[in-house]
Amino acid sequence: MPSGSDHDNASSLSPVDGSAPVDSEAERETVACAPVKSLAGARLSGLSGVALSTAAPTIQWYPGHIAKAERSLAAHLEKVDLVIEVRDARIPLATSHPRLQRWMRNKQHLLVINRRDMVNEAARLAWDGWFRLRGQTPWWCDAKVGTGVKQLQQAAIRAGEALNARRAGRGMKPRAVRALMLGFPNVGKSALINRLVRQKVVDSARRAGVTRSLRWVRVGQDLDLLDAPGVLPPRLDDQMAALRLALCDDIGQAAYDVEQVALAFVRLLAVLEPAAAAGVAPGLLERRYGVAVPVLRAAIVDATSPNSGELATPDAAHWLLAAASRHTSGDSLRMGQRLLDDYRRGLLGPIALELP
Ligand SMILES: Nc1nc2c(ncn2[C@@H]2O[C@H](COP(=O)(O)OP(=O)(O)OP(=O)(O)O)[C@@H](O)[C@H]2O)c(=O)[nH]1
Ligand SMILES: [Mg+2]
Repeated sequence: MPSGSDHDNASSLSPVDGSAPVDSEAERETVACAPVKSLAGARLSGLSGVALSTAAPTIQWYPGHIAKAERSLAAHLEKVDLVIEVRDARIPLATSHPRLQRWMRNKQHLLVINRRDMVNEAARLAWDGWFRLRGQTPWWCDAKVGTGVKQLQQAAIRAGEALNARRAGRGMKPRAVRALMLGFPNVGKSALINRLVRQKVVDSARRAGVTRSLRWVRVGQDLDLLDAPGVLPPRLDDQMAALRLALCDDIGQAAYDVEQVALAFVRLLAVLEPAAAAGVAPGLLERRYGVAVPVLRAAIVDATSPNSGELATPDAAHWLLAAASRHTSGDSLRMGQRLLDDYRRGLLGPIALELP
């Protein structure tokens, strides 16, 4: 496996940028944080801009193993030719890491949007056009069944051919391309590696933080892959993005109040429903759980603004209680957990939480 003897780029991957309250012992499960922006008034990118919530869960997650992994990534990054960045198709923006450019330096880059089965074709096409307009080619994969994986492998090998052409020009022997799988926790990095190797060589499971250390895996003669723990910013300043990460199980459950996140999800579904590409079937929650979502109506009286009228918002708290009394003996925490699990398992259908 790679020895680090012949690399051209020494990249820096410092885990702390000065502003982040990182735990120096890197041991605690979550990191206390400065006050963050409220969800109130947060807008769903590109959608109707409806206010989502006034009950703002504060979501922060930066476990010790990620801080440690980022430090050892710094050393490994020097041995890597290609960064395969993996994002979650349900939230391609929230799973974009702000430090990626800094880590990549002159390395080649492949953008994988994984979990393509978890959004509908309209959402996939909308995002595909959005990325291509910005000069990026997304590789759409479903690591669960292997869709798109062969094409990804070929793209990585093509990157290796370019690398070896440069090496030959310098009188060096050809070698396998070295690629790092980089992305947020639980986006499917390890599952992709298992698919590429066609056997289970690394652990992959349905929760954030499964991969704890870096590990090289050889794929045929042409490609060496480095599986890495999921990374994420030390501080989640954008709480709307943090909510989406929580909904997709891309951050650990210790980081948030499950009931609050479930309530925010009920409200978010109502915001998404009018956008067909999001994939929220009309009356979804009522049809699945047998409980309609009540609507709260409030008059807006503002003589100076054209926005006077009526504000209708879903009464998420009422819905959760009613659904709990029907399905979980009145236990709203368990009901909230069930709702989130059902979404994460795809039982609510393919639902995109972000649209361009
Ligand atoms: N439906 C679906 N499930 C997927 C897909 N890719 C991965 N999964 C599942 O998602 C879960 C998480 O996958 P992992 O490969 O462990 O994710 P990871 O990015 O390595 O996660 P960390 O190691 O925690 O950073 C597993 O249960 C996978 O089977 C996909 O494309 N579609
Ligand atoms: Mg993993």
